[in-house]
Amino acid sequence: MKNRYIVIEGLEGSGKTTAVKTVVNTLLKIGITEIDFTREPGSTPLAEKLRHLIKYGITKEKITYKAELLMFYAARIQLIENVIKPALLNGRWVIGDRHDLSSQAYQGGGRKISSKLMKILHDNILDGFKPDITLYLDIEPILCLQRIQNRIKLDRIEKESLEFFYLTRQRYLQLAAEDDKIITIDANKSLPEVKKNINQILLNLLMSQNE
Ligand code: Z5A
Repeated sequence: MKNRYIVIEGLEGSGKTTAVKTVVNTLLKIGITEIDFTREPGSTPLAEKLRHLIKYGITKEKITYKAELLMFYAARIQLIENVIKPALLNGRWVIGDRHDLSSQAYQGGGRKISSKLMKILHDNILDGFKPDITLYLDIEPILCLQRIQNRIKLDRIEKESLEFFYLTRQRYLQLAAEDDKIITIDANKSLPEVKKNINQILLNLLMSQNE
């Protein structure tokens, strides 16, 4: 079976970490063992440094929305060129915790950055590179905030308002409806149900696309 780049997307607390494990178990069951993992922002030395800056900022300087967006793209292109493309060329499967859809939803939707700028960056930086499959875990923002409320330290984005997460979710749903490579999974359901759905959906997809 041809190796693929599979991305898990969704709001914070939607269960992406758990979904990554479910995807791995599904792949292992069908004999796929050559698997790499990525997270965005992150997964290269430079991208991890940017991750820290994005999440926690720096004292006494406000990070503008556009600067934040550019940091996400700087981290992403480092990851694509230095990690994801080489892994795919070597026949490995790559499972990503977030990718470009996060920028479209959080910065394009939540931060309301213009679709013109979003498109310029997307087209010119990614140059057509995209995941083979995206599993989008859709969840009510109020529920994901409940799931993460016990965390001791919230980062800059986690501290955003409920409205920000509604706008982000709205953009996720809109983009998922326009792209048949994005599969929406109801993440409001119980953990066993979500796992079962991911497993079934992924198996069906891989079998139907088997070359
Ligand atoms: N961001 C952006 O703005 N633009 C971009 O381009 C990119 C990212 C790439 C990265 O934060 C932040 O950057 C993120 C988006 C933004 N900020 N926000 N908000 P991160 O990497 O630190 O965190 P994250 O990726 O958003 O998510 P996470 O903390 O790793 O959460 P999760 O993986 O989605 O959830 P989880 O850890 O699997 O589950 C959370 C809890 O809920 C846990 O206790 C689970 O046991 C529980 N859970 C999970 N599923 C269920 C179900 N179905 N029922 C009940 N309980 C459940």
